[in-house]
Amino acid sequence: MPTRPARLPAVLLALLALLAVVLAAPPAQAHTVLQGTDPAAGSTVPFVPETVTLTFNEPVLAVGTQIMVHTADDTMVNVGPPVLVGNTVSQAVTGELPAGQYTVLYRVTSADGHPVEGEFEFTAADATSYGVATPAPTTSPSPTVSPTTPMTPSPTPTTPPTTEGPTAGISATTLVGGVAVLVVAAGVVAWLLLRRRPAQ
Ligand SMILES: [Cu+2]
Repeated sequence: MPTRPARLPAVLLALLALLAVVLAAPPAQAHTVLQGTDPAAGSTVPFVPETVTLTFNEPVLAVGTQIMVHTADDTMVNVGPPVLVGNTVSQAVTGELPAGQYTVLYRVTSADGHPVEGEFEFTAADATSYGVATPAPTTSPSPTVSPTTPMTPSPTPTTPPTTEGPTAGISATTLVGGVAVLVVAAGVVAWLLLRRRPAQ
């Protein structure tokens, strides 16, 4: 009789132990974990650095890895593919980078093939820019003007058809005038013929 109540806790303990192993084992070897960023999440930097770097606990797979950097007004400033070196993934930025908050959205592929994604923000105290060339305006307009000028001759042949409308109206009046001239001419001929008869 006292053996039965003793058996149940033993079974329960075995089940709990098994459950603990099942629950504890997968998180121990789970997906890649983000360990740090540069600029650091929530930090304020003097200006946006040329690259944003994410450091993970292990190297990630290049396939499916994507990092997007957005300005406060949601302009995407990341350029080129992410660069994977060791446990880090770096993303270059370009263009006008105003002062303000930046949002970095990342999606990497764990060594186990599972995607890991997240986002963090940082703030730039001052504006900066990368890859923006300003002394080009004087040289660039001249090459752009020449391709547009040869294109203008083609639209000009299309302009004559528009004058066809008014010409059609003019030709109608000239036709009426021509008919009138013909009627007058016929009248003159008839008068001349009639005038000739008595003369014969
Ligand atoms: Cu995983």
